[in-house]
Amino acid sequence: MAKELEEEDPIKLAAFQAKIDAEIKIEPKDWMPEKYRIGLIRQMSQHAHSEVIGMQPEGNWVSRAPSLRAKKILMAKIQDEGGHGLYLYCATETLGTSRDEILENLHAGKAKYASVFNYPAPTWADMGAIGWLVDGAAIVNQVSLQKTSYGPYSRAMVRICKEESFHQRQGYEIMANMAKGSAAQHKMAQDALDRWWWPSLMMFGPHDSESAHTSQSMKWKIKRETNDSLRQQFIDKTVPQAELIGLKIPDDNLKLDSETGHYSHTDIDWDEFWNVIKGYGPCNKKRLDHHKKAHAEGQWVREAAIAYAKKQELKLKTA
Ligand code: FAQ
Repeated sequence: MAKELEEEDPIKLAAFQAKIDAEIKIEPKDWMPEKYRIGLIRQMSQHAHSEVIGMQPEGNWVSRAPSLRAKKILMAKIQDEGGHGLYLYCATETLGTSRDEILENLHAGKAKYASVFNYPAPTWADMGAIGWLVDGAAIVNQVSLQKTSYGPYSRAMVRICKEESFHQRQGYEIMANMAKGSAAQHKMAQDALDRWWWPSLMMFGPHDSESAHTSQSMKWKIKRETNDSLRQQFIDKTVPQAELIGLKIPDDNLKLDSETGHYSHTDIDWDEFWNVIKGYGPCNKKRLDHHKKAHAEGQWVREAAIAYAKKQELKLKTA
């Protein structure tokens, strides 16, 4: 259990807050309140799980990509997502947890991953929508996390953002090409946009007023912007992109306020959001079962890698 903040040494706590306020990064060996450590493990491990589980909807399309070029790009993107998961798992381990523990929490349903990956990807246009919208939403969030207060998380984000922007562009390219293709292709692109729009908006989490962690996370600069503010940035940036390629965002209430420069919109179906979070989305079971199976099948690879590393270590010691 995380120590209550009142139980922390007030002098250390004040010095910690002063460091945060002065924009000095917190590094693994620095003193930190237990709640900061636990909160970071929670957010970072869930972020890592999202990257890894997020490989599944796209992985399903590698063998069915419509050209060799499309297949190569998709494979590179999926490989990047796996790499992001690995940076983030390593960064999380600097907080004193282990990879085994992090994965046990995922498999036991204690740790979440982004709700958006619990939706199916039935057509090639879904590859476009995932890149354009899901990566697009992920970037908006991750750009702000580049300035998060925990050093290893912040540095991982800088690298990840560079790759995510390529992902967003490859998705937008697929959508743009399909939107200007045949009537059937245009329809397929519109259908994918219709299905991925709302789950993408849900990626930013509940409204600020309903968000359990935002207030403390903002104080400690784990999060640099709130859920609603990031969601609004994403909407404002994405609506003109849809218009440019002749697709329609599935929300009849979208309206640009010329004074604020922001779009007003219909509220999210929060029942659907919480339902997916609780494990009842269309693909929750499938995604988790697949991860468990792949993890079990990879056991021999982990054992072989550890045995090899031990052998090399012994060689170095006896050399
Ligand atoms: N899905 O109090 P808050 C990607 C949970 S990377 C599932 O607002 P917080 C790359 C939340 O965990 C995408 N759960 O929480 C890619 C908490 O539950 P807990 C992942 C959600 O942490 C692209 C509870 O609800 N990015 O996509 C969601 O302050 C394409 C209360 O919520 C990150 O993880 C949700 N959407 O704010 C890969 C970014 N929203 O933990 C492949 C880092 C909320 O108490 C293909 N994370 N919950 O049990 C964050 O910025 C934050 O953690 C938020 C949530 C904004 C996700």
